[in-house]
Amino acid sequence: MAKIALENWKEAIRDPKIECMSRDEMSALQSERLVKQVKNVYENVTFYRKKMDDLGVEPGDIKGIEDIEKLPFTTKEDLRDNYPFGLLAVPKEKIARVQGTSGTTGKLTLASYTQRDVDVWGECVARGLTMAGLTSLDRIHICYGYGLFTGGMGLDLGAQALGAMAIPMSSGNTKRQLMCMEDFGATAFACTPSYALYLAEAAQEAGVVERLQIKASINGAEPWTDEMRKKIESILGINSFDIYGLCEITGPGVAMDCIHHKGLHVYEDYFYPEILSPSDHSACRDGESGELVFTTLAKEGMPLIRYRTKDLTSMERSTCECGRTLPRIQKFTGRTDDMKVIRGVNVFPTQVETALLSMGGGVAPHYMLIVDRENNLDVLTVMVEVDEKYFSDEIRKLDQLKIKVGAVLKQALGVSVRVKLVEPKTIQRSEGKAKRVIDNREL
Ligand code: DLL
Repeated sequence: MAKIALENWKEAIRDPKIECMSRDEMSALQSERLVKQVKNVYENVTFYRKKMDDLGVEPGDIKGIEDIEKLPFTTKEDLRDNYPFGLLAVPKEKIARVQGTSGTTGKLTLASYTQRDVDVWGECVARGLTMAGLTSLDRIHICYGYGLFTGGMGLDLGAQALGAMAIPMSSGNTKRQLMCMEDFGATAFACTPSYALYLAEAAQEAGVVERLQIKASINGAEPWTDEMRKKIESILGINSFDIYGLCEITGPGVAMDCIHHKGLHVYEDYFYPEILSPSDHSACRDGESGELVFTTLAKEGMPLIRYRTKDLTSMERSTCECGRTLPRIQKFTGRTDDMKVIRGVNVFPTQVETALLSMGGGVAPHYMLIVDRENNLDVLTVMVEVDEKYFSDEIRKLDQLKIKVGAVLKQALGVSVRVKLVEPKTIQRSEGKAKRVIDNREL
C-alpha cells in the first residue's frame, strides 16, 4: 500500500507530442484524418454512402474538422440494424477481433477491429496507464471481465503496450482476487468503481490492506463520483483514476483522468469529441452539458461518424495543470437513458451517490433506486445501507438517520423520496457494472 511517489506528474505523459500538442496542430491532424475517413466510409460502407447521399453531402464537401457538422449521425439502433458486420469498411478477412457490449438486455452491439485498430486501442490504454503513474515495472491486476466485454481485453492490451505485467484475473471470487493481489505483488488494479469499493472494503475487513503493494486503481465502465473515488483512495491509501470508453468506439481508453482529476482527457487524435444539445443537436459551448458524440478519425474495421453515445457530460478545452492540451470531459452525470424522470424531475443515480457520500458517515455508498407508480404518482424509494457501527445502535438513532437521509436526498434531487435503510451488505454487490435502478413503471 503506497501512493505513487512521483516528484513530477508531468513525467507521466506517454506521448507528449500528441498529448500536449497545440490546438492548431491538433486541428490540422484531425482535419487530415477526417477528410481521409469520410472518403473511406463513403467508398466502402453502403450505410454511410446512403446517409450522405440522403443529406446531399459528398466527401469533397468535407475539407477539415470544422465541416464535421455537415455529416450524418450514427446511433446504436443503426449498429443493431446492421448487425453483425454491415458497417465494416474492410473485407471480413481483415478483421482481427470482435468485442461487444456488456449489457444484459436487448440485442448485442458488436464492434469489429483490424489488427491496427487493436494496436491503437492498446496504445490509448497505455497512455491512460501512464497517466496513472504506471510504467513497464508495474504489475496490473485486471478484474474486469474478459470475453466480449472490452474491459478485460482493453486493460490487458494496455498493459502489454506499456510492457507491464498483466494479471488477467477476470471478475468474481473476491477472496481469491485479494489472495492473488497480495501473492503476486500487484501494484495496480482495474475494475468497475463499485467493485473497487467492494474489494477495498473486503481487504479492510480481512486485514490485508497493509500487505498489498497497490498504488493505483483504474476504474470505469459505469458512472461514479469524486466522493466515491476519495472513499476507495482512503481505504486503500492509493490514487484512483477514471477510465472511459465504449466498445463501439474502441473500449476503455477513449478518455481518462489525470492526477488533477479535473475531467477525463479525450484522445482526440483518434476519437473526435463533440458535445451536442440533446434537444436540437446544436453544439454546446465549453462547460455546457450535452450528449457526447464521437467520430473515429483513424479506425479501419468499423469506423463510426458522429456516433451518439447517449452519455451526458460537458467539455473543457483549456490546458490542464498536468500539461496536456487534450480536451477534458467532466465526470458523467448519467446517460440519456439511465436518467429517470420522477414527477417531472430528472434524477440520476450519481446524484444519490454524491448526496450519500456528502453526509460524512451513517450510511454506506451502496444504494439502489426503486421507482413505482402509486395512484398515478411516481414514487421513488432509495434503499441505502447503514454503516456497520450505526446498525447496532438504538432504533431512535436509526429513525433520526432515516429522516436525515430523506432530507439530504430531497435537497439533492429536488423530489421527496422514501428512504429504506437496510442492514450492511444486503444490497447485492456487482462484479461488473452495478445495477442502480429498478423501474417498476416499465413492467
Ligand atoms: O464499459 C468500456 C469500458 C470498460 C470502459 C472498462 C472503462 C473500463 P461498454 O460496455 O460498451 O464499454 O459500455 C459503454 O459504459 O457509453 C457509458 O455509459 C458507460 N461508461 C463507460 N466508462 C464510464 C465511465 C465499456 N468512466 C458505456 N464513467 C458508456 C461513466 C462510463 N460511464
